Amino acid sequence: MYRVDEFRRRFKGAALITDEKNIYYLTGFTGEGSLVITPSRALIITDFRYVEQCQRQAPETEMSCVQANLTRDDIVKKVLIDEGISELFIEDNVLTVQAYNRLSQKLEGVKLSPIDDTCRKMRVVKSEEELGYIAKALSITCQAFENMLGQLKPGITEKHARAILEHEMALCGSEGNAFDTIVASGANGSLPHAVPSDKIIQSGELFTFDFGATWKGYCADMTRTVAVGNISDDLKKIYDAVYTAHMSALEAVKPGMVCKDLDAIARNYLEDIYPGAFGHSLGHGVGLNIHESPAVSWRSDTVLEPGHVITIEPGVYLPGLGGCRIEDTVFVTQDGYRDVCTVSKQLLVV
Ligand SMILES: [Mn+2]
Repeated sequence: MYRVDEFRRRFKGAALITDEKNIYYLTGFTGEGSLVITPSRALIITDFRYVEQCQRQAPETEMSCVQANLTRDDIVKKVLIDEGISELFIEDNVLTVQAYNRLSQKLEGVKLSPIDDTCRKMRVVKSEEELGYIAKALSITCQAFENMLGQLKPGITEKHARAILEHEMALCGSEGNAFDTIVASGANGSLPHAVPSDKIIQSGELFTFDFGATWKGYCADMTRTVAVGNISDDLKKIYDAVYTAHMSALEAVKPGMVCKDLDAIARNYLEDIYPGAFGHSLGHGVGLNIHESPAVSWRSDTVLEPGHVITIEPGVYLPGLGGCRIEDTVFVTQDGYRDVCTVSKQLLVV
C-alpha cells in the first residue's frame, strides 16, 4: 500500500498529513505519527515505539524519529527549509488548535493553509484490494452473527448478547470492532444508537444488532433485527415495512444513481406508513472509517460510481413500542451492486 505518488499527481503543494487513516491509506503505516509530503520527499515522523513497525509497514517511505530535543515540528521545519517551501497545507479538520498554534510558532514565515479533499476523493473509490478487505470484514461479521444466533435466548441481558457477538467476531478473526456494537431489545429498539444495557431479553420482543468487524483496517457494517419468540402483529408490520424499504432501495443501487434519490425511495415508502419514524440517513460510505463519503442522505447530490461502498439501512423507531433496522454494506459495481452481506433478511425467530 503506497499511494504517495498518486497523491502528488492530484495535489501539488507540500502537505502535513495527521489523520491516522490517511497516513495508513497513503503509506501503510498504522502507528502514531505524521506524514510530510513535498514534491521530492515523503517522510513519516514517529517516535521510538513505532520505528520497527514503520520500517515493516511502510518500507517505501522515509522515516524520521523524534528525540528529546527534536520535536515533530522541528523535523517539519527542517524539511521545509531544505526545500525552500513557504506554504504548508494542513488537515484543518484534524489538527487541534493547540497543535496548530505550536506549529505556526515554529514555522514563522511559512503560510499554513487548509488542505483540500484530495485524500477523501482518493478514498471514496475503492480498489479491488480494498474491496477484498471489506468483503473479508463482512464475511467475519456475517459468520459471527450466525454463530451467535443459537446462543440467544430469553433471560440473558443485552450486554450478555453483545459479549457473545463480539466474542464470535474475535474468534472469526476480526482485528477489532468497527464501532461500538449496538444491541437494543424491546422498547430500547426505538433508540437508533442504543447502548447495550442490563435489560433482560424477553419473548415477544424485536431485538436489533448493529455491528461490524474490521480487516486490514477496513470496516464492515451490518444490522439485523430478530424476533424473540412470538411477536405481535404490530411488530411484524414494522419489520415488513422496513424490509420492503430496504429491498427497494437496495435494488436501485447502480452507477449514476443520485444518493438523495436513493434515500427518497426508502423514505417515501416508510413515511406513508410511519410518518416521522425514519429520521436518519438511508446510509453512508464505509471504508477505513465506519462513516465516510459518500453520504447517502436526503441532502446528498453525490452520484454513485463503481467502487463506492455504501450502507443501506432504513429503520422505523416508535417510542414505547420499539424499532427495527435492516442494514447491508454493498459495493457499487459497473452495472449495479454487489450485496456482500450473506445473512438472511427474512424475519428470524430465536
Ligand atoms: Mn451503518
